[in-house]
Amino acid sequence: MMKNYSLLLFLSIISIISSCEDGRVPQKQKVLTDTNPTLVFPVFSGDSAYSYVKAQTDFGPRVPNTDEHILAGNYLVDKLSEYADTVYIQEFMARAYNATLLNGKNIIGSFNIKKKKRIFLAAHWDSRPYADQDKDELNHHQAIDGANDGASGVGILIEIARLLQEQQPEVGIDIVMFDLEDYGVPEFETRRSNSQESWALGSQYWAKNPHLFNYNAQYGILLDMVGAKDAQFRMEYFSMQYAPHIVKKVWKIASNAGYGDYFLLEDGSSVLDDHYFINQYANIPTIDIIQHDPNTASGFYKHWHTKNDNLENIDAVTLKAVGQVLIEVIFREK
Ligand code: AHN
Ligand code: ZN
Repeated sequence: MMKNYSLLLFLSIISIISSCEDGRVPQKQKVLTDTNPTLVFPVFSGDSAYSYVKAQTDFGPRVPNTDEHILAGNYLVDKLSEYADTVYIQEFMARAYNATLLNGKNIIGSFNIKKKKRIFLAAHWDSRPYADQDKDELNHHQAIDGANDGASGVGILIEIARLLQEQQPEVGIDIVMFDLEDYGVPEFETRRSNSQESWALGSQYWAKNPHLFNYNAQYGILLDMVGAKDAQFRMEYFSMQYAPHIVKKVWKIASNAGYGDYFLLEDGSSVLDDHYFINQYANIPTIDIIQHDPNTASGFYKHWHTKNDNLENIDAVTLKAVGQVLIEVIFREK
């Protein structure tokens, strides 16, 4: 079977080269420049990921210190326990910008824990207590569903965990679900300076207190707002500062896999997201795959921090694109 395949491939390379007048392989035949064309990857299901996004939003907004938050957290622990080899639950308290003490819970699912070479994949699972970017001011004090802002990335991570239970890459994988990302200073709080540290409290905690003493990974990939229809991911500024080689690797794999319409080879603005603190405090090169939209005032996803960040605006096709790219990235690692 293997030999037949190689022979077939060899013959097709010969026929393509000979069909090209100047002897060069034409641009479109990218597969032939692949060093390992026999690699087969698990198939990521966008519909399955979508069902995990829905399961989260069905709880309602996952705002810290609420019952919905506790129930959603329990659901995520259950899902990771179903698929991962080991699950770590990191409970901690952190003080919000307004002095509220928040109960945080980072949830980590690990595969192949004996492997020294590791990659982590992350997203945040809490949702924002304020729709402070909503055009209706009456909504500013209401919580958001965070279908895209939070749940989309986590949905992709659960689908990856499901696939890893069946087949694992050569590297060890850690799936990290951060809590308390989105409790940052609201726009309407004009009395307070927009303190950068009010965001990403869960990843700040994890970066300073990893779930394992001496935890390290070769690199990390953060997902944030990865589920909107026709989303475009640009090369985010801090990712390019701290881990340009990882950004380039991921974007190249995406383009070769046919997802170049989602992963644009263009520079994006800087986003103060979980990856920033991980790069700063944990020294693990970490990138952020996040939707930039130059046509909106925020520069983000158009329903960012509004009541319209709900399941209706999630597209399984985008989830598939991002999830399949991540699968290829981790299964290509040696
Ligand atoms: C700030 O705009 C300060 N941080 C963006 C990080 C974020 C919020 N991602 C999702 N929600
Ligand atoms: Zn947010």
